[in-house]
Amino acid sequence: MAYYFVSDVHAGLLLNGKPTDSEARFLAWLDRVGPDAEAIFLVGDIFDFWYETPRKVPTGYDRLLDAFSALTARGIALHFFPGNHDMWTGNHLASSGLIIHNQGLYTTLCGRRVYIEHGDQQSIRSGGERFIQSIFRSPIARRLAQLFVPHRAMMRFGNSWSRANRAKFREQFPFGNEEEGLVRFAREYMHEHPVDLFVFGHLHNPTIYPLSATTTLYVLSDWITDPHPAYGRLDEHGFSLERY
Ligand SMILES: [Mn+2]
Repeated sequence: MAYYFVSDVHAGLLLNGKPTDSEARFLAWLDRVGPDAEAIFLVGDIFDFWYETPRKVPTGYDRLLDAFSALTARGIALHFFPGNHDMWTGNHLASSGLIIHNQGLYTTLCGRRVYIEHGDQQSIRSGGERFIQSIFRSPIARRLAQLFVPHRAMMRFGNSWSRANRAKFREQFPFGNEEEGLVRFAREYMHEHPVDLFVFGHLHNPTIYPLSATTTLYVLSDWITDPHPAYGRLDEHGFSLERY
């Protein structure tokens, strides 16, 4: 049995008006790893844009949600870390059995001390981004939006924002080594807690970055353009980034 880590599937993304095949490949991957999985960590941006209100949820994700329900029914724990594209979670998503972590998770798995988070809150590139983050990542602001911002308007905004992001950053954020926000965060975190591995998504740029002799920072792939996305697998022999 093993623990699996995957991020940035961006299911539902339209590129040039056409759906990508990332969701279909991700469903096939879930089938592949399911039989061997103790738990699967969904490390953010699984959906290209998820906005759920008490009365409405995005359409078109039935296959994915059914796959999640089927896995949790078999006793596989699914841990969902909201990314900047799918932080607007609610009861509908939770009812597929997902365990939603609105903060980074520090835990021990197979004897390894692991820190898991999507990473957008650590990897902030501008004052504007920080401002938007501080609003959107606040649980109260999110809750208020979900009560008062109409579903259709927010979905329209979210989908066009996501497309603009794709155009602006092409497909990847560069990994800035010691200047990288994820690295700075991890170095600070290590002062307070012993960590063997950090697992992030967000950058769409698979990375293995040693922080010390015993600590490594990993960034997972996205599934938009990479035909063989890198995902994480942890068992008693250790952690590895593997290609699907
Ligand atoms: Mn992403």
